[in-house]
Amino acid sequence: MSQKTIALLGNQNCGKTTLFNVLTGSNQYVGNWPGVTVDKVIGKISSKDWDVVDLPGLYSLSPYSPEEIVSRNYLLSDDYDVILNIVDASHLERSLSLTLELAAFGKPMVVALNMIDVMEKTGTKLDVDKLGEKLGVKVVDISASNRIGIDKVLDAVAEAKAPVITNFFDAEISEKIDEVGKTLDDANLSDSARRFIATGIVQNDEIYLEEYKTSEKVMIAAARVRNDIESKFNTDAQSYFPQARYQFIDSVLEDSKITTESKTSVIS
Ligand code: GDP
Ligand code: MG
Ligand code: K
Repeated sequence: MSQKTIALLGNQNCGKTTLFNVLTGSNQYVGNWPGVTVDKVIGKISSKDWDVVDLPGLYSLSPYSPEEIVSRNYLLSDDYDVILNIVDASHLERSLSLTLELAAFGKPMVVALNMIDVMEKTGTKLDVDKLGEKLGVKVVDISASNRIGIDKVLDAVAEAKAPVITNFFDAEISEKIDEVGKTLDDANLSDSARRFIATGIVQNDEIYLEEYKTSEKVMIAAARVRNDIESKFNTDAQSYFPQARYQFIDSVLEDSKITTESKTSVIS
């Protein structure tokens, strides 16, 4: 049993705080993130010697609100051992887009597919193991508010592995993004943080352009990737990355959905 810090990440209203409370009970401490008025809530799972950080909701890693920036900065800090990504099973497509962005960090990760009770009411059925296999990340189905699947989450976190698939983009483009990442000056950045920031700069994401005061070297390398994307895919960089993610998600969901027809055909 080893000390771990678990980062709870997901969209707003996916059930992070509900799961956090179930996991940590009254063992919680509220602090402060530096420079912003956003609460830093950390809880302990005493029986495991694990710290859990309940992070503000995040829709994408191109954050706009101070809350989202706190979560994004925490991810870049690398001060955690496991990403526990809570996904709202009733808004799967949108939620999984963040999952793919998180997987790109290459850290041990578990996806907790929450609100499984809501999904079941809509008649959707998923093969959770298959979904995990296709995503390259362990997926467990839970209902935080009904306290269902909590032990599965703990077991999965104990055995969490780095995602098998961390890159959903064209191989040639990815290589060039890594080259942009290598031109970033900050020596403290991990490889995945470099890749991540470079992807933001290539997309002309203002927050990355501002925060990582970019040298001419970086800008030239980024412009080259932008041109490559436009000529290869006939679309701009801002559209290419989300499109590639949604394409991957659609194929993953297609493969993981259990339809009534296929169930019948298995039986007969
Ligand atoms: P957060 O914004 O991610 O921290 O989400 P919350 O934990 O505040 O949960 C948002 C809402 O979803 C609350 O009303 C919860 O009670 C509800 N909720 C959480 N988990 C479940 C679940 O498994 N099933 C259902 N039906 N509701 C849930
Ligand atoms: Mg919350
Ligand atoms: K503060």
